[in-house]
Amino acid sequence: MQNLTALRNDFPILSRKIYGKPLVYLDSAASSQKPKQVIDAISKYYATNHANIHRGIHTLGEEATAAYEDAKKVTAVFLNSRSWKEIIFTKNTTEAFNFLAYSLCQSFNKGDEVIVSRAEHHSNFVPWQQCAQKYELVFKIVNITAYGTIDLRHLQSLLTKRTKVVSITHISNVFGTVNDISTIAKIVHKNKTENGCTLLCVDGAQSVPHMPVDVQALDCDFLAFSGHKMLGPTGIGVLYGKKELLERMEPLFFGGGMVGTVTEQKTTWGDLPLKFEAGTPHIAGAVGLAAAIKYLQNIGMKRVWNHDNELAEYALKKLKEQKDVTIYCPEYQKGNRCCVVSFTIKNIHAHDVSSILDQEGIAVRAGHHCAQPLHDSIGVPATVRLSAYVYTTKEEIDTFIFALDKVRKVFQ
Ligand code: C6P
Repeated sequence: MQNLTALRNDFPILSRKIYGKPLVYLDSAASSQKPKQVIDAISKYYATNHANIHRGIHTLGEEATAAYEDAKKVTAVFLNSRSWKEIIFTKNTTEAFNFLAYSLCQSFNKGDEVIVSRAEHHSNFVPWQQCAQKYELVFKIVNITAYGTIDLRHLQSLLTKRTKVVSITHISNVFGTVNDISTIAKIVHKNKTENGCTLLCVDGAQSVPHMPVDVQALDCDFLAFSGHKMLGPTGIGVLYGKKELLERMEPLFFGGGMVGTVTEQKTTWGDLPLKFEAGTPHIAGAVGLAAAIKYLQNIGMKRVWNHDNELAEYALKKLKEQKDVTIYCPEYQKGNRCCVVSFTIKNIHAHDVSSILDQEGIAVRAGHHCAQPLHDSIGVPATVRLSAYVYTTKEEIDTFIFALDKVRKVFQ
């Protein structure tokens, strides 16, 4: 990526030292770092515009409302959604999937089916599994291929006229591999049920921050992601849904802000998207998310994705040269991999690798990365994962590779 040095200067935390060594942050899939443009936008909002939204008829209330609604418009344009009314702000991806699972499954009949994949993060697995148990639905799991993507033939074979929902990830948070969502949408939507067709929900937590995502081109029915993985603050996430589907859905949370009228006998709901946002929302979070999106748009999502691909290729090449390293899912389609690479080193536990790397100033994640069914299927309880983002350099990957020798020395 051009001007990487200038871009890195936008991220105050990158000049930090850990144990006296320059920070090498390779844990962006867990949460990204924040540029000063995002930090400043949040602080300016609190210093000059804060009040509650959609309530007070005063200048600050109107300014805060405008900032919140503007954040929805910015998000809608970023996703190429048809309307900002299709954008619901949530706490994170996990909250979005809990909402979706409960809201959809409660309207299904006993024996209806829900499909997820074996590569899901727990936040797109457990809510469906739990709702399936609660509402007596059939919970099916689609296999993944050696390339770390959904097995389309298996998916096809699992679909029946009772399949109400397929919910899958766009990019795996363990392998960095990319599912072809528009092809999956065609397969899923071709499947007819008694009252329409099967719905497709997409976990965009690892894709929206890294690649251009166009919800109309993908033709997914719902898509969820988190602000904190894309340079934005924690506590703000997004659920996109097609307007006609959201209109038919009932709210799960009740209270202020989401109502039309309330009488002693009955309550009506407000318009989209407010009917799904009960209580005072994370206004500063929305402001921060909009600033993060503008920052990414300024770079250009195609450039963000190219940078990711280049780093993935580089990291995989370097790791493949290490004889005692097993990479999980080393094969991929060139130009189509996020820089998320999981591996183990022979005879050294993943947690030990991570804690020795930390002493070298290098942050990676170790464990099952909230994807236990996937780790069960590859036969290891824990892996080490390096994950990069817009500010990551090839030199940092070199530093990480070099530090692996130090890890080995400690355990020899
Ligand atoms: N994955 C990781 O280290 P939340 O926590 O709700 O913001 O995001 C959940 C989530 C959902 N789907 C995918 C594909 C994800 O990667 C994540 C978050 C982090 O891999 C933290 S567990």
